[in-house]
Amino acid sequence: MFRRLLLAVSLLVSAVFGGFSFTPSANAQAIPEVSLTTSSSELPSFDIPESSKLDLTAALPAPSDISSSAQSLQQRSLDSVTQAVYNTDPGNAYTINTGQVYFDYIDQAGGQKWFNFQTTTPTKLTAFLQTVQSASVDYDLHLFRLDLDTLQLVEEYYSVYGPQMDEQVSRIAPAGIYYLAVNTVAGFDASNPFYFTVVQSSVYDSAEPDDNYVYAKAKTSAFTVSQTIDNAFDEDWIKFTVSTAKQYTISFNNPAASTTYQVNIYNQNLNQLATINQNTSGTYNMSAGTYYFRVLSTSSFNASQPYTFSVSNAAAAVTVSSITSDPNVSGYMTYGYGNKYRIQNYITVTGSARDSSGAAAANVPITVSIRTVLNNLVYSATTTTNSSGGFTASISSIQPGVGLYGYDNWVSYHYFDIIPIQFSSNNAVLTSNENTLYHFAYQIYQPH
Ligand SMILES: [Ca+2]
Ligand SMILES: [Ca+2]
Repeated sequence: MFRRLLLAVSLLVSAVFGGFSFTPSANAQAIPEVSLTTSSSELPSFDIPESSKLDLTAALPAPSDISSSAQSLQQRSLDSVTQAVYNTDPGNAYTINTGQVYFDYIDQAGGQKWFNFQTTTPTKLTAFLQTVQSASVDYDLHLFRLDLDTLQLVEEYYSVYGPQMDEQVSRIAPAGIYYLAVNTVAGFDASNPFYFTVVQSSVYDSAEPDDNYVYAKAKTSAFTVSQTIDNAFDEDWIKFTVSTAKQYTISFNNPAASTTYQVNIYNQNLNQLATINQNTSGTYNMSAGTYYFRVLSTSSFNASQPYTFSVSNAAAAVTVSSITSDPNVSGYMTYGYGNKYRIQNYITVTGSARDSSGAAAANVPITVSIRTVLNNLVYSATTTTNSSGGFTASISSIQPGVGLYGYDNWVSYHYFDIIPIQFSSNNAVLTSNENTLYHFAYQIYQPH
C-alpha cells in the first residue's frame, strides 16, 4: 500500500513540476513521427484472447447489483506488482479504482495486460497510459465496456500512437463495468513499467470524447469552438483540413483564472509545428493538407469555464460602412477635398473585414487608429470581428482639431484638419475604402 501511495504522490509531484511526460514541453519532443494508416473506421490489429468470453460471475456483482457500489469489486493494492503478472487476458483482469495511479509490466513479445473497473454513475472516462520511454517499445491502449447480457466486451475505444508517446482515450460512459487493455505492438520492457490511471469527469463539454487524434472533431473551414478542460489529462483534438493554401488567424482565449492552457498544432504525421499560448492570436500560412490541433492544460483546469479557440481567415481588407460622430458634425460630406466622414470628439466605426480571397474574415482582431494633428496624437481601439466579418469600434475623448484647413460655406468659415484613419489586424495594415477623415475644429459665423 505504501508503495502505491508513494507512486501516486511522485506522479502528482512530477505532474505539478513538469517532469511528467504528458506536459507539453516534454511531449513536444516525445511525439514521434507516426504513420497514420489507421483510419478511425478501422480497428487496430488486436486479438482479444479466446477467454474474452468471460466467466465473471465470481469476480463481479450480478447485473442487478451493478448500481450498488464499487465496494463490491475486489480491492487489491499494488504493493506487490507480482499480483498483476497473471492478468494477461480479460478473464484474469486486475481490478482497479478510478482516480488512482497504477503500474504494470509487459514481459513478453505481443503481451497484453488487462484491468477492469466499475462506475456507478454516468460519467466521462479518461484513460491515460504513460508508456515506456523506449523507441523500440510501443504499447497501445484499449477501453471496452462489458455487455452484461452477453458477457462480451463491446464498444471499443483505442489509442494507437507510436513509440514513446503516451496513450490516451476518453468516452462518455454509462454506469457499468469497463475493461482496459494494454498491448504491445512492438517490443516489450519487463523491467520498466508503464503507468496508467482512469479518471471520471462529471462535467464535460459537448465535443467529448475527443481526447485522441483518432477521435478528433473534423473541421474543413474557419471555425470557433468553446470547450472546457474537464480534468488534468483532458485533451481536446480537432482535425482541420485545408483544401487550398491560405493565411489563417488562430486565436486562443482562456479566461479561467489560475489555469494555463495551450494549443499544439501538428501536421498529419503528428509532428508538432507550433504552440499557441493562451490569450494570444497569430497569423499562419497553412498549405493544403491535414492539421491537428490539441488543446490541453499545463497547469490546473476549470471544468465550468470554457476556453475559446478559433481558426479564421486572416483579414486583408476592410469596408467601412459608417463612421458616426458628434451631432451636427457627423456625416459623409466634402469640404472640397473629396467625400470623407466628418468627425469631432468621438467616433463609432462600423464595417466588415475580408480575407485575401474576398471571404468574410471572422473572429479576427481589428484595430482602428486615427492620428490627430496636435502633437501627432494617435487614438486607437481594438475589437474582434463576428462570424460574418462585421465589426464596430469606438474611440472617445479625441482632442480638438487644429484647423489647418478652412472652408467658406457662405454663412460661416469652417476650420478642420484632414487626418488619417488606418485599420490593422495582428500588426498587418489592411486596405480600406476610407483612409482619411475631416476632423472638424471650429467655425466662425461670417455671413456674406
Ligand atoms: Ca474537453
Ligand atoms: Ca477532450
